[in-house]
Amino acid sequence: MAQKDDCIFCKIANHVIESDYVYEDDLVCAFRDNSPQAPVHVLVVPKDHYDNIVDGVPADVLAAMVHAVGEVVRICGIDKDGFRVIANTGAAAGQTVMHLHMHVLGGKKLGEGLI
Ligand code: D5M
Repeated sequence: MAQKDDCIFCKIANHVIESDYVYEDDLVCAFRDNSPQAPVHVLVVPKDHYDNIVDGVPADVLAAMVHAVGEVVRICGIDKDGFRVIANTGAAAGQTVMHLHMHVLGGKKLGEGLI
């Protein structure tokens, strides 16, 4: 699996288009959402293209994403107060960018419901 030509998150994750990065390693990067829903709102994305979390994503990539969530919450200072991780999957769940991403949200009291 590699990049997809017309995918904005492929371009950001591979520095074809620059963004406001928080964390990066060989497999993933994390950058600030351009429409933040909380004081801290960061997206963790793989550098290779997968449409969503059930698109045959290798275990090492999934592990790297979860590791990156931990790095992001420490770097952004929300590890102690609580945070939320969301991976909208499919249009019915509100996924608008069809490149796997995890939202990391925190820095305020979050709503108590799941939906
Ligand atoms: O979330 C997609 C998220 O991606 C949404 O919160 C806006 C954000 N987004 C879209 N384009 C950009 C760029 N170029 N930079 C930063 N953030 C971006 P979803 O779960 O698919 O609804």
